Amino acid sequence: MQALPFRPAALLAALLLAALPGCRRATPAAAPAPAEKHYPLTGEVVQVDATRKILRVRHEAVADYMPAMTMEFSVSAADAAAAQAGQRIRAQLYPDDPRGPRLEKIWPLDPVAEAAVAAAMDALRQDTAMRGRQTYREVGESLPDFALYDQEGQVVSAARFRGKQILLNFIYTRCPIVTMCPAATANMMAVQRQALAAGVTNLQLLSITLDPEYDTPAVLKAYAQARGIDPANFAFLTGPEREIRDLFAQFGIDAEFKNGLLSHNLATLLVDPNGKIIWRVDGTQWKPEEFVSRMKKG
Ligand SMILES: [Cu+2]
Repeated sequence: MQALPFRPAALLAALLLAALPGCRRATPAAAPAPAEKHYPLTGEVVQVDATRKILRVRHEAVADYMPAMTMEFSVSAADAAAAQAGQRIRAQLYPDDPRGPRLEKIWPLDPVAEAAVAAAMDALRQDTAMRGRQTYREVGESLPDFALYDQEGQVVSAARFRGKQILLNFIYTRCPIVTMCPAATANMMAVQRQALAAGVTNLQLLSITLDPEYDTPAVLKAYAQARGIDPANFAFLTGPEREIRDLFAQFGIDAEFKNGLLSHNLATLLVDPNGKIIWRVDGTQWKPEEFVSRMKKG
């Protein structure tokens, strides 16, 4: 992960929040591990053993390490649960694990999907550069175009949601501060329920990760499932870090890793069916009704 620009205000905000009484103390989410040898690997999943958390993968040659072959790798519970035979993947191979070779950071490997994401990323990069000092999108402006992967590994573009009302926020799955991301996700779930009860028929909820390095589609899927989230209209999105960072700029998000802890602010936005941002609240101190009351019903 590249170093993010140092943002004292955001760090201070996170530290203050972490120090609030009643909050769990922030603990390092990603203490820098001693460098373990790893190699990029691509291949096809041929068999999944979710119970043993083992994937059998027919992989291509791993440069400087081994020729193409079919072999077993241990993976996380999230990766084992999400994996499907026949799926092409890219991953990091850690060969020196005493429990046997291990795969991490598993992403779908699909040239068509990657081209779509790359094209959207380039367009967003250009747009971000062109906006210059006006990068930040105010209420009244339109949603930027983007294409990211959802928790199923499918490419989702913003344009797909034209005609829908979108509630969008940013979270990351390892967030240890209960008043931040976990509270934000609980609030999003409450909106999902209340909007349905209020007769809102065309709502799409989107949570974009602040931590694409760790939050792969499978990690996001496990996060959603652990919370019993109904995926019918609530997607979790991830993708290349460069694209996510441009979205930070466009949505006024400050996020930076410092000593393994991600300090960040939070924003929640409501987008109307024409793609216009119509309401925004910073932080997690908002009531679901605040957004549901602004949605078109029926
Ligand atoms: Cu957080």
